[in-house]
Amino acid sequence: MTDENEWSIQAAMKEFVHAMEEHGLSIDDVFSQIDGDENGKLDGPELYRGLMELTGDSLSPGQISAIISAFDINSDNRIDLDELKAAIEYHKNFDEEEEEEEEEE
Ligand SMILES: [Ca+2]
Ligand SMILES: [Ca+2]
Repeated sequence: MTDENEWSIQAAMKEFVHAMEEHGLSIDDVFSQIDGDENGKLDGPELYRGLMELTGDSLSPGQISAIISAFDINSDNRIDLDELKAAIEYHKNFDEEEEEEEEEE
């Protein structure tokens, strides 16, 4: 279960990216899989279902809207492919920097 107090968008994204890599899916694959009505945008219910299927975590509506507002660049309250890519690239880079530091020591 997800502890709301411990939960962070960063941790959720980390899990999302990890699950994506584990399944061997590209961002485009995951996006079309989550975008149930194929309108090119992910709304709250789609994101909720997608995250649950991919990571097994059932997030609260508050957590879902926190994720959407964090990544929603054009403020339409939906996540499009570019916004998802930007979010995932940001978190991937964050991870790589951490790993590099560990290797140096
Ligand atoms: Ca959609
Ligand atoms: Ca948007």
